[in-house]
Amino acid sequence: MIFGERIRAGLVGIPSSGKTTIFNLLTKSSAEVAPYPFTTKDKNHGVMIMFDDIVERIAKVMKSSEIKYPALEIVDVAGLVRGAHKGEGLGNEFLSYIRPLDIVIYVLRYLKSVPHIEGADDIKRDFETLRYEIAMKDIEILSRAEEKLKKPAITGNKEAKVKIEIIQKMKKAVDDFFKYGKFSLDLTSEESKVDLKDLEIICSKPWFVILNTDVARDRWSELVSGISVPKVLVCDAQMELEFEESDLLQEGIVPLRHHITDAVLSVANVIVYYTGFEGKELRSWIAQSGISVYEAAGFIHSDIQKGFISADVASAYEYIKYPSDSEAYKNGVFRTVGRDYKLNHRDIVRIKFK
Ligand SMILES: Nc1nc2c(ncn2[C@@H]2O[C@H](COP(=O)(O)OP(=O)(O)O)[C@@H](O)[C@H]2O)c(=O)[nH]1
Ligand SMILES: [Mg+2]
Repeated sequence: MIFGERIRAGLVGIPSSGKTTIFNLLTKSSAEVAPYPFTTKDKNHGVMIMFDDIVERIAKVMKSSEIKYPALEIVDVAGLVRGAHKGEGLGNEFLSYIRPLDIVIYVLRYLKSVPHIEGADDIKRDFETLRYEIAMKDIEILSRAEEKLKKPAITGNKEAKVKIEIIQKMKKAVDDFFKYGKFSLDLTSEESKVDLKDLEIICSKPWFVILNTDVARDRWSELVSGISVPKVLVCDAQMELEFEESDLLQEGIVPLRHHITDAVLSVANVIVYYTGFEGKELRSWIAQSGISVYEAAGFIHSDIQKGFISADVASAYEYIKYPSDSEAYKNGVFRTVGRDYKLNHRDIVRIKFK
């Protein structure tokens, strides 16, 4: 379940694919970037403010004193190379930084002006290398967990037995991710009750691809057609880094930060909702789609949940059609809902509580 003010993503790619450049672009910090592999030995950790094309218009109607945005926390780690699972490059231990995160962003490259560690650019091959190395790491983790469960399973521990069955299913799903880029796990109702926290792996996470390139825009669609993945964003991170977002927009270029926000919401199945009263702070939140207003209340404050009476809810798209908060109210944009109401993307929520 994803709730609240931040969602966490990790950048995974081969060395010199532009991970740190993308990290810098998104966080506008200045981690070390260099034209040779393995500059990022440990990890960079930063925050990207999620883009929202509507929140400022809400704030205007609400006369908000300030706006709070959700953040995408980004972790940039060292590059993965072929054979990393056997200790090549920096090995793959640094993948442990990625494992606790919510989303994986695979960074692929097609860079004419930057040497490739394997000699030449090949997007499809690189993506296979990444999937393979990640899959090997995941299998290693699953096998280790399986090993530990064998003894209790033999001596009759029911949960250990069920968990071993799950692990075997997961291994199959990891293999499918490597082969076909698709992870799907079908658990029985008994299996889905088991706590799988210690079986956290990378292949099972929501993911998308950024293809980073320095070739002209009119060749981008041709580049993308080389790989078949559900979601891929193309960018020239180095170029974008040299401009402000407003400059890019003026040139008709949608900044990577905007695309990433959309991609994150869609692959992680996350919605945005707002809380705030006239003249006060307007706050925007993220939550797993399907969340009830009562669950959301608990996240905002446990007292708000405990004393929950009802909530006034309005779609932000309707709300911004009015010149003021009171006009919106007068025109019936807000309606009162009970605790089971499921929040929609871009709902404005005002909870009444005792
Ligand atoms: N022209 C161009 N160069 C890039 C781009 N992205 C990265 N680079 C260059 O490629 C080199 C490696 O980038 P870096 O971000 O350190 O890659 P990392 O190893 O994946 O973190 C640096 O010299 C960057 O300036 C890009 O989109 N266009
Ligand atoms: Mg780097």
